[in-house]
Amino acid sequence: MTDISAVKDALRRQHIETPSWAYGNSGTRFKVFAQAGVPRTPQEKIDDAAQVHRYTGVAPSVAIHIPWDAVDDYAALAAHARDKGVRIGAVNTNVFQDDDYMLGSVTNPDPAIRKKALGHLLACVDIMDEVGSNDLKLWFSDGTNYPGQDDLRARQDRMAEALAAVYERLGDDQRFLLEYKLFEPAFYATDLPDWGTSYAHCLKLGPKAQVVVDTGHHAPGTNIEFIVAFLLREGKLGGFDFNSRFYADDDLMVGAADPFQLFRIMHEVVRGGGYDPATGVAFMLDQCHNIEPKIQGQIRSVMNVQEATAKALLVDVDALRAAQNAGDVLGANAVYMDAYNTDVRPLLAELREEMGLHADPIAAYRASGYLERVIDERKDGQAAGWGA
Ligand code: PSV
Ligand code: MN
Ligand code: MN
Repeated sequence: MTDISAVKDALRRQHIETPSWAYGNSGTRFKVFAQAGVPRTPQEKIDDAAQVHRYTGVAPSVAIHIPWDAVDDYAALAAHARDKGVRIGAVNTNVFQDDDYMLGSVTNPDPAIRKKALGHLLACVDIMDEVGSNDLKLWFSDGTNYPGQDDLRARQDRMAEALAAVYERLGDDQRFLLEYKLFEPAFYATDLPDWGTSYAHCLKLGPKAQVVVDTGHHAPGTNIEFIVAFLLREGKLGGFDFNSRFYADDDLMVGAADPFQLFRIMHEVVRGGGYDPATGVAFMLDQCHNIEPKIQGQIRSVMNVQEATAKALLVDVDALRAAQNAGDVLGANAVYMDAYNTDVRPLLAELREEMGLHADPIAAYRASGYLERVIDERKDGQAAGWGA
C-alpha cells in the first residue's frame, strides 16, 4: 500500500523550472503568430514565470538563455526575480544563432570561430556567478549536412577540448548539463546526437559534467525511460528538458502527446532515486507555445508533470516487486497500469488547497485578469520573440 501523505509531501517539494523563452513569441520557420501581452524584456519574462509559480506553487525558478536574456546588470536581474518570488535557474548557452557558426561552433574547423564560441560559454559561467546559478546548459547545433563535409573524428576532438575548458572554469557548486539531439539543424551528422555521446564526454570529465535529456530529441520510438534509468544508475542524469513531440523536436506541452511516456519516465526517476533533491536531477521545461496562450500553456505543462509524478509515486512498489520476482508478467504490468490509470486530479487539488493555492491553477490564473492587464501595459515596444 502506498502512503498518501508521503506522496503528498513529495509532490509539495516538487520543483519544475520554466524557460524564459516560453513566454516570448515563437513559431515555425513558416510563421510566427504574435500574441498580445507578450513580454518585451527579460524582466517581463520573469514576471510571467512568477505567475506560473504563483498558481502552481512548484515552479520557483526560471531558466535564462544568453544572449536572448542579455542585460547589463545580472545581479539586478537576479534581484528582480527574487522580488517576484522566483529565482534564476539554469543558464542556457547559445552558440547557434550567429553567422559565424554556419559550419559549427566549438567543432568548427576554424580555430578563431572555436575560440569565439568557447568565449561565449565561459562568459555564461560568469553570468552564473552573478545570478547565483549552479547549472550551465550546453546545447550544440554543431554537425554536418553532407558526408565528407568535415572530419567526424576531428570534430569530436574539438568538442572534447571545448568541454574540458568549460569544465575547468566551473566553480565548486556548479556543473554543466550536456544536451544531445538527434538532428536539426544538422541533417547528416550531429556532433552530439545521442545520450551515449554526451555520456562519454561527461564521463571523461568528471562529476560536474552531466547529461540532460530533452524528451523531444530522440528518434521516434526510442525508449527514453531506459535512457533515464541507465543514466540515473550511473549518477549521470543531470536533468530534463521536458516537452512533447509527435514527429521531431516539436516543443509542444509536455504530457500532451504521450502522457503515458511521461509517466514511464517519472516512474524510472522515482525508482532510481532521482526524485530525491540530493541527486540533483533538474526538472526543466523547454517548450514553445506557438498557438496557445503562453503563461497558461506553462501552467498546464507544470500540472501535466505533477500528474505524471503523482502517478509514479502511487506505484505500489512492494506489489510490483513481488510480481516481478515471481515472474508474474501480467501481474506486474497490472500494478504498473493501476498507478497510471489512477485519476490523481482530486489528490492534486487537495494538495494545492493544503498549500494555500487554488485547487484549479488554470481557472485561478484566468480569473486573475493578469493577461488582460499586461496586454494593456505592454502595448508599446517590441515583444520578445523566440530569441531576443
Ligand atoms: C535545441 O533544440 C534546444 O532543445 C536547446 O535546449 C536549446 O537551448 C533550446 O532548444 C531552445 O529552445
Ligand atoms: Mn532543449
Ligand atoms: Mn530542442
